[in-house]
Amino acid sequence: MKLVVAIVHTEDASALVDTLLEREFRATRLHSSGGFLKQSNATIIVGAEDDQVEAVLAIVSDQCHSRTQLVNPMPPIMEPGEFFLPYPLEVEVGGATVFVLPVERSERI
Ligand code: 2BA
Repeated sequence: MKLVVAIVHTEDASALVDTLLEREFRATRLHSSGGFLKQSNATIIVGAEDDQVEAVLAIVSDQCHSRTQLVNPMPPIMEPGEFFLPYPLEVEVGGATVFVLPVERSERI
């Protein structure tokens, strides 16, 4: 068994979970936020049999889309009389960042 951990955009999370459940996978949505942008994202975890992992990844790939987001860079420490014009920086986020981890044991108690 594997644990698929997918960090996705909040706007894609509901459709992703719905599609996983329609396809009879079990999924949990965790609220998370990115270390770099400090914006909310969603972490979806799915316990799946080894031969089902590719199907889970295909659903993630179908449902999650990349987006560009603007970040305002931190202003540098300024000397008196210096002038800083902040240009927003464009970063591409997602579709999804996915980790597949081995599961040593899984129980529903
Ligand atoms: P954030 O950390 O908020 O990163 C959002 C996007 O900012 C990233 O998109 C990437 O395009 C950019 N970015 C991140 N760190 C950067 C840096 N040091 N310099 C320049 N640009 C940077 P994604 O790579 O698609 O990542 C989306 C979210 O997935 C991340 O949100 C984070 O929550 C998670 N993530 C990505 N890689 C991860 C990893 N190796 N471990 C744990 N979480 C990860």
